[in-house]
Amino acid sequence: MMAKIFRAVVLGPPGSGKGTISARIAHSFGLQHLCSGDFLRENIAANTEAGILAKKYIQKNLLVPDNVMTYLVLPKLETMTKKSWVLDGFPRTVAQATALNNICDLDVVISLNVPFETLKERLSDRWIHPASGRVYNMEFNPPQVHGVDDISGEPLVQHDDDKPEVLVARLRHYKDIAKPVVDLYRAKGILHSFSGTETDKIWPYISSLLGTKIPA
Ligand code: G5P
Repeated sequence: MMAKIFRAVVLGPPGSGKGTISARIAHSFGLQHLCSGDFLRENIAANTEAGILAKKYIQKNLLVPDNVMTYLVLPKLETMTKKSWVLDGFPRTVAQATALNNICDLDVVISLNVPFETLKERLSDRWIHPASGRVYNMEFNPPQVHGVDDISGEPLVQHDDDKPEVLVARLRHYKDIAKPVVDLYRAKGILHSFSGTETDKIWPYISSLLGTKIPA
């Protein structure tokens, strides 16, 4: 008998721990971890047309347009019809959620609620390598050498947009765009929300939920 395919999405604002939680889900339950940010970074590194376009938005801390995102993400998912996966960072808008819904059914959507103040602290500690889009956090995942990208050895920079006053506006903007996506999955009955200030404290609850949903 073929094992059931399991598909999960992790939603949350920038800095909420989507990547960290998704990596743990993938590791603990044997799912493939797919990250929209990684798809973008791969395309930026390869200088594809989509990558060149996306880079302009990411450098300004803006969302990449829906048509670029669906063009990058959906074909990947379509090659994975026989695999179980956890998708991190997509969908971020209702248009993306609708496009995803047209190609597959999700089993679980996890929404991370992390207080504003915590996100502000984490993001203001964030440094990036502009050429690749690699992101570091000086407290939680610092680079091996202070201020320097692990892979290229090039200097890291901090965005003006990660300054506290701009951050507040960015996080509000995220909330406005994400709310209808969260509402949509709540209406479908597959939304599970988790709140907290530390990933390590949220994780056991997510792990026990998935333990009841993912067949051994
Ligand atoms: P990404 O790569 O999806 P963001 O900005 O949404 O990037 P980010 O910063 O990667 O999200 P995350 O995945 O929610 O955050 O969280 P994470 O990486 O696990 O943790 C964030 C930081 O906090 C890390 O440094 C981590 O080590 C630290 N951390 C985690 N837990 C804790 C904790 O408990 N305590 C502490 N102290 N630290 C912790 O997307 C990049 C860009 O691509 C575009 C957008 O422009 C986006 O900004 N993009 C899209 N645009 C449109 N539509 C889409 N679907 C898009 N997807 C990506």
